[in-house]
Amino acid sequence: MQNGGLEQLMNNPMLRQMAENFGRGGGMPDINALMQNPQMRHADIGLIGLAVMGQNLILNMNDHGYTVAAYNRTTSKVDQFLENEAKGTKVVGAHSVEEFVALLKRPRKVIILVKAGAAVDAFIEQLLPHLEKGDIIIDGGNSHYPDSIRRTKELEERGLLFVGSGVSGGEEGARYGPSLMPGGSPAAWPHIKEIFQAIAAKSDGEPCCDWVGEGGAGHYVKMVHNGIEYGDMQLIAEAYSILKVGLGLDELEISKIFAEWNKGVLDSFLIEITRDVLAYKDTDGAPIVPKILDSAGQKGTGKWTAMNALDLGQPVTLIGEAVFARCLSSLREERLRAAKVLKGPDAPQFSGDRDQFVKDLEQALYASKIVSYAQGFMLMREAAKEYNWHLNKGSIALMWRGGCIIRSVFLKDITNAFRTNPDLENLLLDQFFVDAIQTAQAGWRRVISQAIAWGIPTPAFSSALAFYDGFRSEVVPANLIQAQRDYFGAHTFRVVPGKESESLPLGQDIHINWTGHGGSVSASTYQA
Ligand code: NBP
Repeated sequence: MQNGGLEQLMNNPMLRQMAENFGRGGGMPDINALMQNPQMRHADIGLIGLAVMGQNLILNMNDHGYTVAAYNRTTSKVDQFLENEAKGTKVVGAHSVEEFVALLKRPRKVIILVKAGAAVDAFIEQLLPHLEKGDIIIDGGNSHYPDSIRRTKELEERGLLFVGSGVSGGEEGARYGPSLMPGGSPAAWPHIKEIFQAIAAKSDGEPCCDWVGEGGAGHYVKMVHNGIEYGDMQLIAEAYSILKVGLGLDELEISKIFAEWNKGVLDSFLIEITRDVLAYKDTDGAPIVPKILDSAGQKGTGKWTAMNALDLGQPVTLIGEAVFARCLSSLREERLRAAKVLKGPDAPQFSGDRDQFVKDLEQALYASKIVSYAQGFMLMREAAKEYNWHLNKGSIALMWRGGCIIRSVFLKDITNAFRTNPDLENLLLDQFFVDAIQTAQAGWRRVISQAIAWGIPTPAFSSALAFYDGFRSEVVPANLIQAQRDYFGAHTFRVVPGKESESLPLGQDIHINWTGHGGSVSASTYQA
């Protein structure tokens, strides 16, 4: 125990009282002896990582009546935090991992909220010598789910419990109610449920936090959430582009359209902030958005989702297109050169019913969004099979209803769909969404046709519609692809039931000598 830590501990009136009760008469007590006293272990939970997320989550827990112990690699930040943001709260600080752990009630619950990656493993290593069987380590950072699978296994092998929890909502969410998506060791959930559900956002009185599943399920669901966030943002950006380039509206006019949309089926956090962002003016009075460089950044969670979709063979096309659209935006120099050479159609002229077109666009955005969420849930369904997780899909939609970036009224309909039918195979087959897409699709098609005619790129809108048309097709042209594959690579094909013949037997891998001069040996079959 360092002196600084002792002095800081003694600033806590309760601890000072306890120290005096220790009966050492006047002077400072022996802090190491003091730490052996079970009454010293009075913090309900500890948190490591005093950057923006950690500080705000601590204050949120404090507001809900929990005593939180705080620690940070750079220990001066502990003092700064206690002297400023946490002044007057029950938060206690520590200047070493040992001192930090000694402050915690058993079983100890430690949230690590630091930069994802090596820093998380470094803190787990530092904590291990001081923890006991049944103690719980919770990683609340944006960790990649394979790391959470590994950490759950490694810690369970040592008798500890691990939780990898998605935390969404940024600074504001952490402070006043995030969406929390915990997964990992199921035995940890009863110990953290009360505190997690207390601090989480609420939607219709229900906490936006429930147990997600085993191993890396929490961080997996957070990853898919982030992928869906990429998709939602791309769809909104495409709608903005159609309104601006196609209809020739300015940012303030478009902001008003988003304000209207926010009162209907699209009512959501992202539509709401788009309304406000578009209306925001620079000091010269002009809207600020056209002055922002059109190269979108990314931190990788959208890419992880798209890569995982490819790994699991799931057609999560909209998120993929959203990631690629950001990549294309970043090739700005190359785009500027291409723009000088490559021609499109003449500048758009709109002569139709503007109000009807705006209504069509709203429906196009809604229908594309339904497809995107259906794809996200298809991916989670497949991951649950792959990793043997028991995912509660209704709870996942509930967890996203409040506190997080993709929160929306629409998620209530998804929760209802999965609560009514927990075995629902695909969101698109729920009657509510069947009807919603049926209502939307004429306008959806008109908008995409018009955008193509105008030369306005709509990769997310278009891929959503292409997926919808593919998914509802009894027959897709993959028969021709199979024939080509067998022609050039002897990859074999199967016959359509009912169309078998003597030369095309049912249920067998068939190879045809298409040219008459190839062999009859087939290649080993590769299943995508
Ligand atoms: P940062 O991601 O900026 O991380 C800062 C914290 O990490 C500080 O406590 C810092 O300690 C610590 N740290 C670093 Br950096 N490298 C370390 C190392 N090698 N060893 C030990 N500690 C190290 O903080 P944040 O923005 O609050 O985010 C925390 C986590 O939550 C991240 O995983 C983030 O992706 C995730 N998240 C963030 C948001 C958001 O809106 N910001 C939203 C949702 C999730 P130091 O003070 O000593 O440098």
